[in-house]
Amino acid sequence: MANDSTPNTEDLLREQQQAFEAALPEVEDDEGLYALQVRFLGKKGSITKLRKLMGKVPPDQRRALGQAFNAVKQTVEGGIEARKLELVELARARELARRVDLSFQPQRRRAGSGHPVLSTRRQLEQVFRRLGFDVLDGPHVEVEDYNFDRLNFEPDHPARDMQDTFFITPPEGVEAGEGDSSPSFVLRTHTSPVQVRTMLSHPPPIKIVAPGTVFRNDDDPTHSPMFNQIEGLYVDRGVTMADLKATLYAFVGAFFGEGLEVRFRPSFFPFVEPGAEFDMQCPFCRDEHTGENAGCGLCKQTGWIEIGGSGMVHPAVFEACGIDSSVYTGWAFGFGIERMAMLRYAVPNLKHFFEGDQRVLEQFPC
Ligand code: FA5
Repeated sequence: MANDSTPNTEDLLREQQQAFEAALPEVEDDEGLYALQVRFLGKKGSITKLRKLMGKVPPDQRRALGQAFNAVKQTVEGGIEARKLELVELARARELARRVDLSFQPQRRRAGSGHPVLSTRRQLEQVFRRLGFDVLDGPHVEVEDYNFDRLNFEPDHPARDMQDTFFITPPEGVEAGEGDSSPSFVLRTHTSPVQVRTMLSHPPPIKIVAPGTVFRNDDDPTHSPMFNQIEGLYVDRGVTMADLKATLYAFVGAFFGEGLEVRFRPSFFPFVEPGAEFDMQCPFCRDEHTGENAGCGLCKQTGWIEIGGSGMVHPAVFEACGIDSSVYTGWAFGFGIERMAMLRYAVPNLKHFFEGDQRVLEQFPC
């Protein structure tokens, strides 16, 4: 029985070794190697099972059989280690053989950009901040009182006409103007009501700019029903028109470039006295050396570009806002932001800003 079992066990061992050697090259990763180790040398592995037959072998043959087991075990373990190193080498060789196409052009990502009007607004804010102004905001839906009455507009001023102004039906639960049956809310027609709000809530000195969107029943190539303005207000003791001119001169220099002339043209706004349109020298046709203007399409051959209105705050406005006009004086201005964006980016038509055509907007990476 001993003679029968000894060669059988060795044969079986040899079979297992051959099976291992056949399976080893097929293994492609660490997991596979671990599974192979378990299959042959694990607790229930085929070689481990054969080892348990040792007890049935005559004592004089056990030593030889034990050596045979150890040899097979070392073969299996050594094979697994060697294959492990081989796999690392194969992975490295694969990585090195990977070709990178350096001529490959990835698709350009379309990054968005700031809208030229918004970016003009931000730049304006920045310039006025540097000149010592605070930046304030105001609501788009405004009480008629702040938009017109306290700014000294007569009750029958044409701006109050439905043809010029968008009136808003008051929301439920909100009272219309006291003793007034007409609607008392409007989409603000200018940023000047922020003057009223500021003077009602802050004692002088006041030095603010208020950029924002305004609405008018206007629609032609140079007028849009929705546009943006920037309001300026400076109130203190002894403020004069000279401060206004100096400030606007500094502003034009900082925003459009040094050396441009500014001028006032008398004009009427109910909330300022005296009132003036504010013009700047056209930067497009100005000769750098002589400072003279040749005239161009943008300035309509005049050499001047109108930016907006300005003037000394009317005493009636001060009184309506609780400020003593015998103590304080002040000035205000209101400019169209689109007008300035048109100048800054040399855009001939205001409508280009609002049509949302990417081909146009992409030309002004802001
Ligand atoms: C006003 O709105 C006054 N509130 C400005 C002001 C403030 C004067 C403080 C005095 C003191 P005006 O209506 O002129 O003024 O408008 C000012 C600027 O807004 C214009 O010069 C123009 O640049 C711009 N603007 C006016 N209407 C439109 C419109 N429909 N579309 C685009 N821009 C406009």
